[in-house]
Amino acid sequence: MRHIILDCDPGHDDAINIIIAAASRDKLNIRGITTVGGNVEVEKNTENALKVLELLDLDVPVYKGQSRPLVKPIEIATEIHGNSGMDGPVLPEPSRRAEDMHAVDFIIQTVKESDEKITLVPTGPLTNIAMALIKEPTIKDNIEEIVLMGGGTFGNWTPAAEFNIYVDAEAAEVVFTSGIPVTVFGLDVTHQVIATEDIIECVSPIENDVAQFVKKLLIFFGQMYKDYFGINGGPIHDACTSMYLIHPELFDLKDVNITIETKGEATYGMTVVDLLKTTGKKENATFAIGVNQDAFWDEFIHILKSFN
Ligand SMILES: [Ca+2]
Repeated sequence: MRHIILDCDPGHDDAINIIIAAASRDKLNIRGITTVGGNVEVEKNTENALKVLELLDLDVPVYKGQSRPLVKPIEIATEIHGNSGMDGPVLPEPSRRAEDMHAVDFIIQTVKESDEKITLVPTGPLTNIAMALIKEPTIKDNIEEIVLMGGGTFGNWTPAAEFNIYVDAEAAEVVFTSGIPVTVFGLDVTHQVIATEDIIECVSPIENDVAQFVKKLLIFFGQMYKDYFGINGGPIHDACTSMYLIHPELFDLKDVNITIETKGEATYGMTVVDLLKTTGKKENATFAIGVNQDAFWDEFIHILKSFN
């Protein structure tokens, strides 16, 4: 059993990631969900997380976190996720509210007090995680692993940088230099799990509310990716993190050194991945380079059917 905190900015693919984790309670104990400014403003991301939990009838506390990056102003991604951050499906207003405690304090308290080591699963900008590590550095001894979506050897927000890392590269630098085991699902692998028409056709006949919600997410997200990037469907980036936690055997991973670029004019927010070990720098991350696509999608469909 892994004890996890999902730190997210839902977000179509964040929502799918929550759903995968929620379906895997035999392997994952979700101690809480923390939200961060990213795809849209933190208030909207928090509302979206609460809506997804209500749909799942899942009793997990939600904590609102940082509204903006450590150093620079927030940039959001309404081009990809719409104004709500989760456009496409319409979910009712959630009846539950976020907890009063701040996300950063929840992360610190949970990690500090837990008898079992905690795995942090960030799928948005790394601001909350960095803040927690800065505020209470001793928590790193009780963090088992940080399993994150971000970065890659190419970009989607600039030619060099992926969105999550670009939004708060200074926070990413804190995380990647922390000494905590970091497992990275960047664009190299997430662009291998694109929800094309074929996938949507497999989701479509699954008659439960969760699968129908996911279908609408994938249709909207896919159209945005088609319009914006000319890609034939939406890569369900964040879903790689929970899928890895329940099925690590699906992924090809490589131990590498990753340096976060925080100074470059054209390359700010780049994850400089030393795949060929040219620098001689110590490995500080495990980087996903491949995934068994057929097995991934089989498991994805299996999970959606489990909500019947
Ligand atoms: Ca996200």
